[in-house]
Amino acid sequence: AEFANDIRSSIQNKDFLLYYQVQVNHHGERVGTEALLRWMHPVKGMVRPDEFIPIAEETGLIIPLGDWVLVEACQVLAGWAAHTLTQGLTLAVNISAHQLRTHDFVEKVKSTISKTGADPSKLKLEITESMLLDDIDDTIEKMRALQAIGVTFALDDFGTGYSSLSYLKRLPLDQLKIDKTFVRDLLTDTQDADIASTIVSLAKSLHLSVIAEGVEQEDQRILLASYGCLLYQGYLFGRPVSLKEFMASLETFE
Ligand code: G
Ligand code: G
Ligand code: G
Ligand code: MN
Ligand code: NA
Repeated sequence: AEFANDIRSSIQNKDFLLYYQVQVNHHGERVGTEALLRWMHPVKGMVRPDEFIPIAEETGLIIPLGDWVLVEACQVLAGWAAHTLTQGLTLAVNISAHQLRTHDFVEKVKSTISKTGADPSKLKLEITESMLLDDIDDTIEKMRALQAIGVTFALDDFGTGYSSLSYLKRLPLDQLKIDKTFVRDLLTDTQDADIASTIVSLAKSLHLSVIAEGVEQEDQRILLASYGCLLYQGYLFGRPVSLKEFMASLETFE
């Protein structure tokens, strides 16, 4: 409960910030970023999302927090359109199940886009497989409404949940994200390698793009590329960093 109160006051005091992690294509060109939430706790210092997102979800604080993330991300995205180095980059935002379930989710995203002037076709919303079990028809309806204005959707942590292939076919998705747990031991665990390869084939069958997360080694990237996965995110290309560091990294990135 104390932690929940901390979250509440930190939302007001703006102690949250977004980090940005680059996403690249097989030419090594930057194609996008994922916004990752960080909490600068007044006493504990930097707290990672794994520690507070579950509490924010239990307490409903994920709604105001998620609202803040969306506004912040869209403001940044709007600003990026003016810079040569960031023009064209997509920005992926993680959406929690509770947010997606709110009745005004679509309206909120739309009004945030119009208020900030962000290009909706550059905004990607990451939803997780586990959310789909809830109310698939409601999810599809909301996704369609946002897709109609150009917003895209990625299915995060793919392979760790229980998506039925028929659901997957019905969802207006743009991208599957191969979960980092399959990428980690890709080079030594043939089962993980087979799963990664299967996800790439599945994405191809469904006409979806596919991105691997957690890519740390060049040999992982090469193996993924041999399967046909041509988009990557991971420490090999860049860690999640503050906006300032991210902008600075663009200047030096070849
Ligand atoms: O960046 P890091 O690896 O610590 O993120 C841990 C987890 O927190 C990831 O699963 C990610 O999806 C989740 N996460 C990061 N930022 C956000 C956010 O803004 N909203 C939600 N709901 N989850 C987030
Ligand atoms: O084929 P293309 O012109 O898209 O490739 C340009 C460069 O991108 C290549 O010289 C290579 O370094 C890299 N690349 C493209 N496709 C692959 C691939 O499938 N595997 C690997 N390892 N690198 C690739
Ligand atoms: O939303 P999602 O759970 O996919 O968030 C991505 C998470 O993966 C973030 O917590 C981020 O810090 C983490 N991450 C990003 N790149 C790497 C990587 O190369 N290796 C590992 N182990 N984690 C990574
Ligand atoms: Mn994610
Ligand atoms: Na993930």
